[in-house]
Amino acid sequence: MGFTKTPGWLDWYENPSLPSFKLPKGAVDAHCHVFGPGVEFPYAPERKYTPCDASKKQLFALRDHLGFSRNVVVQATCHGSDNSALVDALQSSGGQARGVATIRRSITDQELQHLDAIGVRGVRFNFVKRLVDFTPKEELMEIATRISRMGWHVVIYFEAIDLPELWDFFTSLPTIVVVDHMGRPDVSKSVNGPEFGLFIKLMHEHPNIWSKVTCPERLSISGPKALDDEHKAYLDVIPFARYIVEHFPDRVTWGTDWPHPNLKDHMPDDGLLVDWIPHIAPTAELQQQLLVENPMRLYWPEEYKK
Ligand code: 0GY
Repeated sequence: MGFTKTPGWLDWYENPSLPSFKLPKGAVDAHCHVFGPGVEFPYAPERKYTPCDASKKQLFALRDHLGFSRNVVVQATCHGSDNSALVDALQSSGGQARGVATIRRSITDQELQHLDAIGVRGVRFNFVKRLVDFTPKEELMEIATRISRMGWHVVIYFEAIDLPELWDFFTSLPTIVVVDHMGRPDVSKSVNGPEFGLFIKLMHEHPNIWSKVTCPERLSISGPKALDDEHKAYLDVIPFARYIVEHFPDRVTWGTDWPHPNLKDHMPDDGLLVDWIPHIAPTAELQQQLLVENPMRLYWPEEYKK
């Protein structure tokens, strides 16, 4: 079956630069997706967008080009709760990829065990209204309780403005909770202001809550052009990500977000994204925690030794 991309869809950057920043050995790209290919893994009927295809082969080629060792593949909403493309990517990765799935309460224990055996270690709950239809919290809590017994965690995606309303639900989840893209702060507001302050409070008060310090390309208003003498792209996102990395160094992860769904203005050069890392994690120790130790502890705990 052929699929027509959403009008105006931006395809991923074909020839990313080689980053100048050398990733530490064993670095994990802890947030990326596979899309289809649609002929093999059809997009979900309930999807809110139809992307370009972005296959496991292309993802693994990017991993090698940028210097990552492993991937955490996150189920994207265009595939709904059909995790077949994700499962296929994990099975083809030679153990170098683990995953975060989307599931419904109808999933059987046997199916959950199968996902676990393949390398799924978390489920994603999405609250971004342009991406998904509403799921009752009571269903999500039931899922969270089941997966927490398997040692899995919950990944949550929401907009900063919705945090007050979602606070009680998030803080009652019975396992590790990983927030996508720092809870999507509005970076035109102050890093010391009440909106980001609430997110910081969430992390301060709840040691089971982690954050991905990801997606400057999605959050930035200043954009990829360097606005300062040190050639820093996405300058306006740096204070937000750096604050989180420096205050919660053992609860942060980083990923490319390749193939960058739903961007409207520009498609980032993934090499440039890697070069952004030392601006938010300025020491070798912070980089090691962000890129190796933390994601290994979460996704490959059996291999994590410290
Ligand atoms: C991201 C961000 C987005 C999309 C999805 O699953 C998805 O469709 O995550 C978005 O549009 O903000 O993390 O890839």
